[in-house]
Amino acid sequence: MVNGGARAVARCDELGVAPYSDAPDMLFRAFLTPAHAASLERIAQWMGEAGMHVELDGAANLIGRYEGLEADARALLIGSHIDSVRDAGRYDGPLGITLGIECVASLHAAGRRLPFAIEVIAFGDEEGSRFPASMFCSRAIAGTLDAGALDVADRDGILLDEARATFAPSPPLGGEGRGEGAVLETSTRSISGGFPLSQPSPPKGGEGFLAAAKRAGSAIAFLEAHIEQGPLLEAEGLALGLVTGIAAQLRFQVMIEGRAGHAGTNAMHLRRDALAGAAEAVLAVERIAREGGGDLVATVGRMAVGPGAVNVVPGRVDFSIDVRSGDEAARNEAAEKILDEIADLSDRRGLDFNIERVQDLPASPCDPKLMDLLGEAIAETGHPVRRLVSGAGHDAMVMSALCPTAMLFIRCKDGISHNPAESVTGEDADAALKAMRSFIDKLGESYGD
Ligand code: HGY
Ligand code: MN
Ligand code: MN
Repeated sequence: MVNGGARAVARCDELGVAPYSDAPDMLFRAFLTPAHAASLERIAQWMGEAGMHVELDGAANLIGRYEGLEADARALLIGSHIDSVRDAGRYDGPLGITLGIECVASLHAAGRRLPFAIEVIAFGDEEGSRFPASMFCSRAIAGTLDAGALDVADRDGILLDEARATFAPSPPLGGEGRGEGAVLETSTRSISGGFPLSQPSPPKGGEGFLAAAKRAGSAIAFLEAHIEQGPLLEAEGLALGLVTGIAAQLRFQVMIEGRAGHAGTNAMHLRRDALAGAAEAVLAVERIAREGGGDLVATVGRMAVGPGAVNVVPGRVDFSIDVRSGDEAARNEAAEKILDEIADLSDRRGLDFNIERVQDLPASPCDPKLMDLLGEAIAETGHPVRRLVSGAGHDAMVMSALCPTAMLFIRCKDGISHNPAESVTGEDADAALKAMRSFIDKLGESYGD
């Protein structure tokens, strides 16, 4: 009997190395890249082997569907993201996809059908590591993307539109009982399978994203299994956690501009040093978050210094700010203070600045009824039910606009994530699989109540 949890972890390991990374010396899988395409091809195979019908939607989400007892039944959605941060761990995202596939594989092996369909989704962009803003793919499915949000380009100036229009992975033939020459449906057209997936006229990026929105009512629930990315479960000796909600997130892009100058001849009192100003801003971000207390966190994670020469006083600095809290008012208050401080220090230092709010993700509570079902399912696996808030963002916070959501956390070693040292055991993954399978059965029993 295959240990589904161990196989789910092993498949994340397989996806953790070339050709599933866009960088040779680390795991980095961005949105609409060759590594993304290669990963979808591999995942589509696994979905096909588990008896699913595979399609690529207009937002490049890979969706494997396992039909219910009736055709076109409403679906339980299970999934997570396939993209990663730079120098990532192997499990943040992919584990929620491979565990979803294991849930369906066990039903398929038993020849079981449920009163609802199951769709396993590999969202292509959750981290926002290529384009400004994040969660493009779950927002596309949830129907919460507005067209303007798609007018973005990556750091090489490649528009999201272009990147989507030229992205054509060729997931191999997937789906139950499909012989040679079967077709691989995409949400825009049926195309004969095989490499490369030739899309005579690929959906124009923007239209594809907007067309990916699922019909209201078509999804009964969204379930996401994810590593905790924090130390709590391990500290309490627990394998599983029941997520009660996801913290609110704000993301800003800040530009501070001074005057580049000669490092040798620019007197200190005459300088308008953009990096010294940005450094003061970074310390203000840290201090304000610390003073805010509770679960408030704020981070400057990315910074670019221009012109970036040893002997030039920096004239321009661009950096990100990420502010989060389970308490939206506390998050907003901290953000306000940070922006005010940037304005004050810029004024004092004779700097210009521009602050763009790139993303505002409200706090997202999980559905109480689903939490109760998932709590019972966890208890039935013999594990204590530990409720906790997620400080990390997840696609579930976006999917709650489409349907009720539930999240299952899995212990990860030392709580490390967004780091190649990220680690999870096959045993804990198997406990999660058992809880997910029990949750699905409970959903089936109560379906239509
Ligand atoms: O930023 C986050 O919390 C998630 O990893 N995207
Ligand atoms: Mn994640
Ligand atoms: Mn992440």
